[in-house]
Amino acid sequence: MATYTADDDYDFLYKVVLIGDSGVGKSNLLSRFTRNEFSLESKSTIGVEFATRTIHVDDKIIKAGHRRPRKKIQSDH
Ligand SMILES: Nc1nc2c(ncn2[C@@H]2O[C@H](COP(=O)(O)OP(=O)(O)OP(=O)(O)O)[C@@H](O)[C@H]2O)c(=O)[nH]1
Ligand SMILES: [Mg+2]
Repeated sequence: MATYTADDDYDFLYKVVLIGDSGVGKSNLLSRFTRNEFSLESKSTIGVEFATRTIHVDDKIIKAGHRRPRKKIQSDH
């Protein structure tokens, strides 16, 4: 099986939104899942964080997470 997976090469795409009170561990849950990292001194997130991870289950490629939007909404001026 190929170890490299192109960004858009997947069988299933799950967009996951993680919400909850401040300081409950959302950012660390995300970093543990996507990078296997945990930080005791993580800063409070302002706004929204995006991350993705692609996993293989049986012969299927499953992408989970949410990619940062490519375009920002254009302002009129
Ligand atoms: N002991 C322990 N500490 C954790 C765990 N998960 C997160 N923390 C700690 O809790 C604090 C807050 O974690 P964050 O992941 O930044 O929490 P958050 O939900 O993203 O917070 P906001 O961004 O403010 O909404 C950090 O100091 C983490 O190190 C855990 O499973 N065990
Ligand atoms: Mg956070």
